[in-house]
Amino acid sequence: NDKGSSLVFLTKKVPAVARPSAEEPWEVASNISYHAQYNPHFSPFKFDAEQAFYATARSVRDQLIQRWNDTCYHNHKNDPKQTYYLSMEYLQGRALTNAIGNLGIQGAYADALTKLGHEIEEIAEMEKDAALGNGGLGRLASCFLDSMATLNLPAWGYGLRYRYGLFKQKISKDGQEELAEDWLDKFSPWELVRHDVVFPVRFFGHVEVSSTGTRKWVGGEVIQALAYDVPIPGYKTKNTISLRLWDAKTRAEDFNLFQFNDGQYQSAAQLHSNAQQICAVLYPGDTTENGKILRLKQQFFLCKISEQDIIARFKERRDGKVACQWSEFHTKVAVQLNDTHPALAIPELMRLLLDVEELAWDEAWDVTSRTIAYTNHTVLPEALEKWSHAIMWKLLPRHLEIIEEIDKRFKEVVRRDHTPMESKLPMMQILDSSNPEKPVVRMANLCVVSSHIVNGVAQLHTEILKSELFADYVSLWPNKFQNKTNGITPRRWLHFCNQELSNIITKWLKTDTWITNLDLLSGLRQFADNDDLHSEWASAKMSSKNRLAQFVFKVTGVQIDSNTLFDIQIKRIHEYKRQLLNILGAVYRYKKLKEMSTEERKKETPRTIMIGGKAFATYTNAKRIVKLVIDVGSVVNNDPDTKDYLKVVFVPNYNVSVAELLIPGSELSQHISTAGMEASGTSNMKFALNGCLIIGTLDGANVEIREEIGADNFFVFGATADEVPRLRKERENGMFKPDPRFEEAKHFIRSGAFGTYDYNPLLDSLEGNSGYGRGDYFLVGQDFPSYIDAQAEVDKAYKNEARSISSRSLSTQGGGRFLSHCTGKQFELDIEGIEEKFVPQ
Ligand code: T68
Repeated sequence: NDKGSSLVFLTKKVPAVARPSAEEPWEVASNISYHAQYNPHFSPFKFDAEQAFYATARSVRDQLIQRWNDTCYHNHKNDPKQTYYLSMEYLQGRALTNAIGNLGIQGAYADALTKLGHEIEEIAEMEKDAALGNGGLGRLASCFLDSMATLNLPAWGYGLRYRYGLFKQKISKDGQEELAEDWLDKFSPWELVRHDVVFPVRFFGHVEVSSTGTRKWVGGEVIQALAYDVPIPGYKTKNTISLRLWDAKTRAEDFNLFQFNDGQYQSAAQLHSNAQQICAVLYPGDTTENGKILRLKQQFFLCKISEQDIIARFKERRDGKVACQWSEFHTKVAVQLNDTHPALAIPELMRLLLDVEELAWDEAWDVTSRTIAYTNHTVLPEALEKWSHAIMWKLLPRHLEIIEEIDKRFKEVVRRDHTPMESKLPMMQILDSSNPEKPVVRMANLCVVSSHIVNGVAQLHTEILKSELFADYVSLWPNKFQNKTNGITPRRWLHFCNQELSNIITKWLKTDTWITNLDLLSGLRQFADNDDLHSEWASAKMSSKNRLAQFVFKVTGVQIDSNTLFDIQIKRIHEYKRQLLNILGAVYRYKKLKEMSTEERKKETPRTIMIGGKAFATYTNAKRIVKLVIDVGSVVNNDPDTKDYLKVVFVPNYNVSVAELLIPGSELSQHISTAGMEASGTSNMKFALNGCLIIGTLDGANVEIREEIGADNFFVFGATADEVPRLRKERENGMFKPDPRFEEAKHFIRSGAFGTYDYNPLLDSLEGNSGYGRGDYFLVGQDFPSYIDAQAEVDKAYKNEARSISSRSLSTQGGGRFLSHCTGKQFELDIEGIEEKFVPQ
């Protein structure tokens, strides 16, 4: 069953049909009406906004399917090398505005919807976010898909179709509550279920050794994987690639009719229930053994079928004749691992080549290592995946054997060819048996040893990978490690989400080509002193702020004033990202405002601080931080002395479409992680692109953004990455003397100024010299004084209206290097042979 295939082109082709046109509004209106009428999910007698959305999306999908089919056909004929992006996360957000924008059919759709009694903006709002991701890693994957499509690169994204995605965040006075995400409660209008693309996936079982010594994985539980394709259109090009999301299912023969008729309903449908669990949620709790097994199952599920699909395509393009062609595999296939989550792609590709295709080890290893590349997204020790040997042995016995063999051969090579490095083997080897009771498999080590390229996601991060985390490997393979600073798509993050600003830029540059080449923004510099540009710019910012204020009122009930400075921090809630530093700063600001006279307050810069992000369900301190933001907000926002000068809002359920409202309305954004801990950060690029000042540490991509937008637009503070280890040591030795302002802020919270919730454990983590949950590992106390000083600089700059407007506009004028395009281009150059392929019109 490992030889299953997804043959698409060998069977008889569907006869050609007339293609619906999207050029004339009346044609579009008729196509939308057709979908409303024949949509099996809704009554044909109703055409409210929701039904209009689904009908519109289906009508747009018709356009996408044509382009996608043409792209597939073109690639099938030309057989180019393809990039396959394997990721457990994709944060796609909404698709309608993006799709019609990329296809250049906004006008026809807007007119058609008006004819049908709806407004396009209202219809677009009906779409639920596809929230199949957690953070930057997932959004990066989605930005890459957009860019690869736009760059005419032949590419596929592979992921899982989580029914409940990452949780939906509900905020109440008690803090964060997690609810199942309902994006699929109705249906997704974009996906195409591919009943012809089904593969079996085995779990558990054992390894059978034949009389000739060959090894086969047999027995266990077999579940089916079914493909759902989401077409991804490029901007102003025909190229349309696919995000292929896998779902798990069973067949009729897996249902035990005998048991069912015997009243044993649960056991009759046991396999079905096991299958349902696989794609239920992203990052299911993993504190129990069952949770760990489920996560490993998810990872394997993604890797196994994606590779099976890739191999099927490779064979299909050779009419099934693959004998002696494996040496060509890496000239047709590049598999990019989005962090270690899809690392099982390595032993699975080895297994398919060894046990199914019957290649010798060396040949299989050559094919695998030339095909696979790995991106690292974190240096946090707790995020570097390690799998228990015992669990792997139970779930994937053959893969564990293969990993052990890779490890054994790696150690032999080091001992033979790199003898001085032998003493480093305990840290470099893949299997870690330092605790003989609980040996583990280190997935990052597996990825580094097995990939031909390893990349970090910002210059600083790559330097840290090379000098610390992977330093020992660098002496073995100096050319394996590369930097690819992250990028973003300017279509979603400026052109579509901030149309007013986008139009201004196009007007002044007299071209819209900047939408695919951000370097052209530097052309705005010649107008840096032009008052007309500044006033247009200020007016666009004010519209975005007003739109955001309305949204904040709708979701929180808090009235915010668009004449205050909009200060935003949006990202996963994590101690290293230091939302706690932000809120302690807000507490300090509030206390100072309280102590001032009315006259003194009037001289202050009024500010609205918005914080949004999800805290992982089991991450207690992150949830305490959310609760603190909410509690501070309830006091500050209702204090008659200060409410005109300071508001603090927690924006609930932060996701892509919320970001699309927040970022255009921002004037200051916070990227304030402990230096050396944020691999890159990508929202910093989105804010900068929308003309927003940045306050931040010299961490991740901040360093490069500062170079790009100029030090004037970047309020820098805090320890640098190379100072952090020494500062931590000094702290451990009791040498840290906290600033009185830091003590004051903490003391104010402990005094109960923000309610009766026990914040002591959270604040205690910032105190003491060392120990679990103590010792301020993230150096909040260390950086607090310079943070407060930098914020005072921001206040001063904002008061000087002329300067702040010009600097905000200037901050949009660099940024070419942060196009996800740019990184895409580097893929093109670094992974030999991936080339631009124009799909003919
Ligand atoms: C982020 N990583 C980095 N998730 O934090 C961010 N998830 O600096 C970077 O910009 C972004 O990746 C894109 O490169 C994540 O979103 C994880 O690192 C992660 C790790 C383990 C489990 C889940």
